[in-house]
Amino acid sequence: MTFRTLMMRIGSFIFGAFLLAEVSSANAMFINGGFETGDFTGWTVSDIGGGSSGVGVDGSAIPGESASFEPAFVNVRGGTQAAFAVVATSLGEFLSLSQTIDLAAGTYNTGFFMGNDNAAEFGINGAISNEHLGIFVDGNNIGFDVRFPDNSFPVGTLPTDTEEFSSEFSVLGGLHTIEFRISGSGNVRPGISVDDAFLNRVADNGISVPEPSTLAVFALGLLGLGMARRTRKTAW
Ligand SMILES: [Ca+2]
Ligand SMILES: [Ca+2]
Repeated sequence: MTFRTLMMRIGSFIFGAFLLAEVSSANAMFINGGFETGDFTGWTVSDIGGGSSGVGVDGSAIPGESASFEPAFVNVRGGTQAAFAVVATSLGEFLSLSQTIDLAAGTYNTGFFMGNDNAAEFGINGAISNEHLGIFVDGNNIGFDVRFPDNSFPVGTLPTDTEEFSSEFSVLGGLHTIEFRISGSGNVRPGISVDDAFLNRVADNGISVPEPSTLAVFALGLLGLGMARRTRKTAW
């Protein structure tokens, strides 16, 4: 291989690795965000203040729920499985789901979908506790954008009968913990379905912090140059 060929190969390798780094950083993902493993694999789970939680298939009864405490069935938004929680805001109960992920610097959009498979309104109007239902990043409540009209939770058995809770946050590169706190309302303990947790990088904020993978590629490139020089010396 000539020195020129070697340099071209190193160059294209660096260029390709740059593209790879850009793609991977733009697709930060939760492990098992859709609960399709049938359990909480990837998640750190805590039933705070009581309550209970698990993962079930669409339409399956939520254990411990009775018909009077609605909703009593798992409503799946994507795939065949969804998580459920049996919690009541007024009792201080909530389900905590979190993952710690190595994020590139930038702004992210994250959230989850809540569902109700029972033909009765699951109102959370006026009963939302910011400590018990929300999105937390590194322990800080970043609020959420609830996209349903009139602040009343929709009903129905379809995947579309779920509502998105989401919010944006900006971080420097490194390990960050994203936590979803999930709860209901009132004095009863409604079962809530949770599915399709998501995490998307939406902007890099112009923060030009080299990513570890990029630095590693540069190091490899320099190593390649050094080897090329040495090869030339040996050959000549
Ligand atoms: Ca699912
Ligand atoms: Ca359903």
